[in-house]
Amino acid sequence: MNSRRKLITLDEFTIQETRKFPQATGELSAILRDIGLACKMINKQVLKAGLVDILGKHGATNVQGEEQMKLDVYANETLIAVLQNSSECAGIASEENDEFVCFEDEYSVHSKYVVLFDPLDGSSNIDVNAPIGTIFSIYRRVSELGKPCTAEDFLQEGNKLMAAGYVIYGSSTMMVYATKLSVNGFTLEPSIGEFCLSHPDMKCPEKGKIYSINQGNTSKYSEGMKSFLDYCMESNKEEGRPYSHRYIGSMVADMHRTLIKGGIFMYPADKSNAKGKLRLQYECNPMAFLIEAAGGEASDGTQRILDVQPAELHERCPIYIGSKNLVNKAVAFANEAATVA
Ligand code: AHM
Ligand code: MG
Repeated sequence: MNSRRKLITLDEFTIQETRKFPQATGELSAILRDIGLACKMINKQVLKAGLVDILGKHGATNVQGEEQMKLDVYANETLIAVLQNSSECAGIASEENDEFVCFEDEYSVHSKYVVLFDPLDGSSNIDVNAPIGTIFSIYRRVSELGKPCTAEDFLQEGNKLMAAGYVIYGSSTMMVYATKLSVNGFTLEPSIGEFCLSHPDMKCPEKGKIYSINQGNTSKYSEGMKSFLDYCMESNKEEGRPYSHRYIGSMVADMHRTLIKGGIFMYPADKSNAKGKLRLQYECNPMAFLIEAAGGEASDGTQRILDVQPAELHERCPIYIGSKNLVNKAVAFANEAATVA
């Protein structure tokens, strides 16, 4: 008897999930399949990044006299082209584009969904062969079907998300995506070119012992943030402190570890950046949706990230995200210091 678990591809999985909802049309599964396809194309280019000295640097001119596309530009254009071709998506907004893009062909205008993405997050890590990723969010549009999508479709609170996730281009390539029901991880099997279910029903450990932040910015942090970092570094045998510090500087990689091992990832506001660095719609909301679906928490320091009403497409948002114990502690430290001050 073969005791091995049956191999389930991303496509098979999303179709099985769709069957749980008799009214579902399969459009959401189709979009996830399209994002998977685009990310496999991006992955292929990412894998060649170390060969730039041999094949020609991105942004430079190759031997045929053609300009080599930069990886983040390639990732952006690939996602847009695949989503536009499929007609399952009414429009996109990307961290790389100033404005959202409507797909106005006769099929796309009838689509219920819009997609937001950061095509290649952490791209400064490419040079050092550290993991990078694509982050995506899928919303049901609020504008009238049959007409082009509007800005309101892209300015919805994170609590309206239908699905969100990321693809990590790491020691293996994985897609992790969440719906309100669950979070599931799929590892790319290179020999068949399919994402296969490898991490079903992922949960973020309730208690974590790893804190992740750019600690080099400490002098610019609030007093509350500084006290929280002191707390993480203090010894306490019962609580297993000092906690370990891990920071890759690539949100997808830091979040992937936080999801699996627990802990907290933070990009707080500081003296020079009143809203931190990371983008609400492209980075914070999708990760907050995913971590909450996995049992964790995500706050901007004063409220749940998913309840922040976006005012503009590229706005930034401070973030404290991960295991419940550490997110609550970090927020408590931040608020306590604010009350004292
Ligand atoms: P990017 O969108 O320009 O790639 O920047 C986002 C990245 C995140 O992946 C990461 O968490 C953060 O920037 C790191 O910033 P810093 O170098 O300031 O610590
Ligand atoms: Mg980014």
